Amino acid sequence: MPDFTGKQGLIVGVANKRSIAWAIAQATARRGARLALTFQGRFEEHVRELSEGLTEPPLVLPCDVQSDEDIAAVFARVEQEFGGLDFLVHGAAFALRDELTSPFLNTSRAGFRIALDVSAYSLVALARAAVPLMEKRGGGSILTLTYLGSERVFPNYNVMGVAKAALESTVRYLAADVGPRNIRVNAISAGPIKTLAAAGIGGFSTILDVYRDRAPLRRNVEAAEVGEAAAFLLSDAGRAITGEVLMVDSGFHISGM
Ligand code: NAD
Ligand code: IMJ
Repeated sequence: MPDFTGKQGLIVGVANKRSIAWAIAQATARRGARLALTFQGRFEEHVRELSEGLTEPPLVLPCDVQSDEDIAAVFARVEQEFGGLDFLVHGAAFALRDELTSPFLNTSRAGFRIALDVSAYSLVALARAAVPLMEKRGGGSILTLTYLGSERVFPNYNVMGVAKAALESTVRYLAADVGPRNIRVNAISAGPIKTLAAAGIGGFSTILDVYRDRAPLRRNVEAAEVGEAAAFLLSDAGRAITGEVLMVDSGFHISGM
């Protein structure tokens, strides 16, 4: 069991209790981590309410990852309150609904830019701000969340698939840059989970059924299981792993048919 006693982390991407980022917050806080959580505007109440359930109250800060000013303000506060940072979790993703409902061929320039900005570039921006705080601690671990739609075509995933491909490549380029400073960068590629980011996606229940039927473990994954895998990669137990995309999907990705 990885231990986070004395470790300090920043988690971006909690919207509500179903968020994968929340499962990661719980998995690390339960093991002793001191946390800062950021929320996107409309989720403030949810995130503050959830925070009260953690043993040590986290620092809760607003952050729109499309805003350089927001990112700067978050890291200024984290530096002030924590002094340094041991880990960063990136769980933000967004595409315009239109891009997830109309054919990929119709992807707009604006829709492409927004999806890539929120879902991929934001990892670069957050990592750049985190590095100086991690150097103060002699190293650190950065983790993002991705999906198999980066490599395979899933109905309606569309520009998000392109964004996740960019995100996974970003993980590798960042890992090469910051590795010499003992900072690791990895991704977890999770199987489908019914979160807000899955709500209202046509046919999501069918996707869950297909995974359950075809995955070697014959079941879907739970957010808590992604939380545990994340805790491993964020902890010293993962200290020789960087630039990696760890599949946490009941083995679905190995199936030929
Ligand atoms: P979620 O809706 O709980 O989390 C998505 C988060 O992105 C929300 O907290 C939202 O506030 C945040 N976000 C969107 N735009 C933002 C912005 N401009 N600034 C700041 N935050 C912003 O859903 P989730 O399923 O927990 O998603 C978390 C991550 O996991 C995403 O990267 C998603 O692609 C990935 N993922 C999800 C699944 C799944 O099936 N649910 C599977 C694999 C990977
Ligand atoms: C999302 C859309 C289409 C197919 C999908 C998904 N599959 C899975 C997801 C098969 C697993 C969930 N996922 C992995 C995501 O990354 C979702 C990202 C997302 C979801 C929404 C819905 C609401 C909205 N914009 C979004 N942007 C990104 O308006």
